[in-house]
Amino acid sequence: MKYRSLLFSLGIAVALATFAKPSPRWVDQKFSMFIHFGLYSVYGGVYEGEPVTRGYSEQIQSFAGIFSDWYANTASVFNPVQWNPDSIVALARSAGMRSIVITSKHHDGFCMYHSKYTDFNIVDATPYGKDLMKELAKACERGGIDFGVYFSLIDWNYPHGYPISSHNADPLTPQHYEFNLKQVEEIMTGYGDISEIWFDMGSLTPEQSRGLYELVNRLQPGCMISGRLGNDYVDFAVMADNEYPEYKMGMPWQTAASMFDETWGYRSWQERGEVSPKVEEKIASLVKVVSRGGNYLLNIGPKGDGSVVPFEGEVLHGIGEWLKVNGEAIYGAKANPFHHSFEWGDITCNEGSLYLFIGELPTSGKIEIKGIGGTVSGASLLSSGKLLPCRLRNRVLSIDLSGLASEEVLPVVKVSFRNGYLVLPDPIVKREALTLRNAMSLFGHSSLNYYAGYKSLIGYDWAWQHRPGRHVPEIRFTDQEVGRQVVVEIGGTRHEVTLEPTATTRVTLSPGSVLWGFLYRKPGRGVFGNVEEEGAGEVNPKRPGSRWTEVTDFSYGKSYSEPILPRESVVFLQEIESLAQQTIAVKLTSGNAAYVLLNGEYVTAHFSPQRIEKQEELLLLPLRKGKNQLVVKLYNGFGNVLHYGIEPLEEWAIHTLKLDPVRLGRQEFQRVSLRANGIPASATPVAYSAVSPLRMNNVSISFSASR
Ligand code: H79
Repeated sequence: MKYRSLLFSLGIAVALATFAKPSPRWVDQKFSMFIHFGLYSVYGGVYEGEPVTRGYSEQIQSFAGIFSDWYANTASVFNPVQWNPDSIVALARSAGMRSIVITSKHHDGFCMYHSKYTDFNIVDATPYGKDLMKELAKACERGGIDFGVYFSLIDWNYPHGYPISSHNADPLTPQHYEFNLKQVEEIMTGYGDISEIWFDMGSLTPEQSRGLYELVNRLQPGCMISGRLGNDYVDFAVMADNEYPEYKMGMPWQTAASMFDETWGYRSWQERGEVSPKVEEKIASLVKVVSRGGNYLLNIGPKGDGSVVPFEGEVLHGIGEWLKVNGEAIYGAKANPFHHSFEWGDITCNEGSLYLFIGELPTSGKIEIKGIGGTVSGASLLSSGKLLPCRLRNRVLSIDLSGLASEEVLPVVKVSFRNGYLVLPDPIVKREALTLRNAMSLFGHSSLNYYAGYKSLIGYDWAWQHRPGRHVPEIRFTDQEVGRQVVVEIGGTRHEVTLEPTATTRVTLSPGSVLWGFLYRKPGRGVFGNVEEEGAGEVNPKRPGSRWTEVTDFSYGKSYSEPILPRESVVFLQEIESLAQQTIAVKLTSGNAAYVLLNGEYVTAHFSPQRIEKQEELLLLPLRKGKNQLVVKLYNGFGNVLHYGIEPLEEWAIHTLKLDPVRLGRQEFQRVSLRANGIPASATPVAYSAVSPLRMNNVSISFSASR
């Protein structure tokens, strides 16, 4: 429900609205099976008697350089007689999985279903001769679990498409796009209810993403669509393979994971090791994902004969054993309600209880959780029911874990409360204005395609400690936000407003108060958005061995450019020294995608689905006294020139818009939120969806008392 109202409030009716989404059933799947099965499974990662060690085994055609006619001939020996869809469903169920997602077609173009539009499919081209995907869809229905499909947007077998590339992010020719539409239509109409469609790879135009999105929506309004369709046409975000976010997501999402990072498709020579450490690793990942609000899609890669690799079957059984005991903490549970993570492990919750997954027993034998209100009625170990001493005093919950057996895999402690509980927000803002820095930010995962996917900031929430009485809310913003439509919610009252100034003040930079330092650059790692992991916020460019180099032909106020290839990125680091703590304004020039951090903290990130080559924006930068580092990662999706520029402003406008007064009672704090409302004119006809970045980092809200 929460997501649904969020979707409405974002006003994305134009392109994305469907009333069935997000399907609550999908959101509560939590744990599902991914199956990579196709012609590549026959090779099992071996070509001409040699293991192919480069790349994933499902892409062996590409990595071993197999001629397309030779590869296609594999179909004549593809006869998965050991494939038993009912036992696959039984395996998924015993693992505690709620759905199965199978590769209908991978990059090789071979269809695991009976396609009318190509003979390169399991019915027409193999001795097996049956529609394997239909068998699985029916078995899922019999077994009472959901069925979904993976669909590769690229296709190495389609004659009018792009040839094999190193990156798999090729555009779709108009004919290929039509072909995909027809295939998706047959999948959506011939295989019963499809719980999700996992589009993957390619680099589509916004119109193509939209066409496929609308087609699926029309044929199966409840089918959840993966964000890898691109251009922010998305029902659920897909994290990078095997990864999960360390931040609060405001939308449905999923992490897909393989048993071993090296491959998804069957690899006969994979060194698998012991089962139990793998079971523990995957339980830990499942918990990380679910405690952050996502679904975990764990892959198996059956052999060419259709049998399940015994190791993979055993791992799934092992996870299922753990879930039989601890499932209460997973299914129906919600994400960690706190605004931070914990060293000792993870948390999920429901209305009356918290579930603590104890990853690491603290040496003290005790854990303490601050910021909870309520009356605790007890803590017990989910596996045995054993009671654990606990108390809640002064809003600190402490639990004595010294009685926990250390050999149990990820023990779960259930903490129950008498009449629910309250988690105190963090931070609670006292006298200051509400800004991006003291907000509890909500993130999405915006993606242009596989490579240009990043953490997008989609909303600000605040907890504001106020005095009872009447207050006049004042929204402050810059020229950058004039005309934007927003929803500001204060203590449950919605204000839908357009940011038009009722008053304006001009702010001038105190002369000489900022020393503009050198600019350094280094090549970015390919995928846009890893900049925090690259540790750019703490880098010392002068350290020997540093990859940073000084950009000598850069000057402030002038646009700097250099040649760049598509899918390449560059990280710039700008040294700024301020004589005082103060907020300054700059004009930032960037290319078609930018990610901005000030002193290691997220300021803004965005790309241009319209593929604008050079864009300018005004940014307020809250500097601290002393040295500051502005880090801007520029990603080049399209074109061959990279643009960058910083123009310090000596004067800028701060606009104010007063809202109607609000009357507030005696609560401890008030919840305030800021969201976008509607589509910025600049974004049409491109989707502006629930994951598109808010780009309101310059906006702040303050309150003045009124009589
Ligand atoms: O189906 C699985 C992959 O085959 C597919 N997505 C998952 C779910 C996928 N196709 N392409 N990609 C993922 C991205 C390609 C990454 C690559 Fe590499 C970078 C291919 C070559 C360099 C890393 C190193 C992966 C293979 C070798």
